[in-house]
Amino acid sequence: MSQAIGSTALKTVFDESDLLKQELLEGLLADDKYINPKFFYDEYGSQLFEKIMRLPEYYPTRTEIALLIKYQGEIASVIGKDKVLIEPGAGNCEKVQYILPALKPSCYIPIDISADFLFECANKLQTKFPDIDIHAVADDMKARIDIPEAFKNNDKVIFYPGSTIGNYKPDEALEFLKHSREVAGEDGGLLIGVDLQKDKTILDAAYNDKQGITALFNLNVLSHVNKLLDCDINVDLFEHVAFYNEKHCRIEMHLQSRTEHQCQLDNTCKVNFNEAERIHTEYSYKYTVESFSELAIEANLKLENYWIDEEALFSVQYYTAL
Ligand code: AVJ
Repeated sequence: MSQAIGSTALKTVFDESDLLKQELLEGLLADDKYINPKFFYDEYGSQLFEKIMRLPEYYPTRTEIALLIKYQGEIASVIGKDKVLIEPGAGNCEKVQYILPALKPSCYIPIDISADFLFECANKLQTKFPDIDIHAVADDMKARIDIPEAFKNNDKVIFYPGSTIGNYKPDEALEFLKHSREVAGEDGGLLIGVDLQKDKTILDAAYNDKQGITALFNLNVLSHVNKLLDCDINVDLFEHVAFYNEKHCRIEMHLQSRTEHQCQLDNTCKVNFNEAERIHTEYSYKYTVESFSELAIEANLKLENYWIDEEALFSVQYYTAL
């Protein structure tokens, strides 16, 4: 049976919400305004992201899934047997299902902050894969992971699909890689999905879809902020802006104010928006296999193997300790 281990979800609900408010206020009162992309994912935001993943212009999800399915045999033989597979931010545990049949790890540990949803998904997965011990952990990614006693001596492999790494600035991505290297240890590994640099028109289209779902997703962050801060930012006064910044190899998403206006954030803070002023909401960094593996070397990780699709849109890369 799948079970909760090391859950701190309940404990953190109260102190966390103050921290989140603080973080939002800091971003909105900064000279260059920003909202962390983690705030996209309230219930409606998560639904919109599900839609984004099925958009014709949004190639990453379907390309990565196709890679995992096509190369699961090769991936499994490079990684090896009897591993403990750990997935930070596992969400609905969908992608792992494409590699479990071939990889057959001894144990799978999905980690996510949405406790109820995670346990529900982990339970379903356990029924589908009765031979793999599934231990869901409700926590954030940086938490120390308690490996069940029975698997303490197995090698650990971290699974980080979805190009979630793209949300991090290079120095933050390096921190994540170092943390992964630490968790994986000398004999472990990291299987990671990394979106690739490509023609700007393909990238711009992927974040400016015709149906306007990405725009809704971006704007919805303001509705989420309104709920969290109990304030009244007028969403209609902002528009979605997304473009590929070739110099920094990243998609940038912003919310641009249509007019000059003010908002009351809480009892004490008011914020002013100039016409065309932007709130930065997301970076999505794009790498080459070379540029990402060079970053990984700084975290003492060496590229063992990688898989890319025929159009070179997306990569799945496997790293082991250097
Ligand atoms: C979830 C961070 C991988 O960067 O492509 C999709 C989020 N933002 N469309 C990405 C996103 C706008 C996505 N990641």
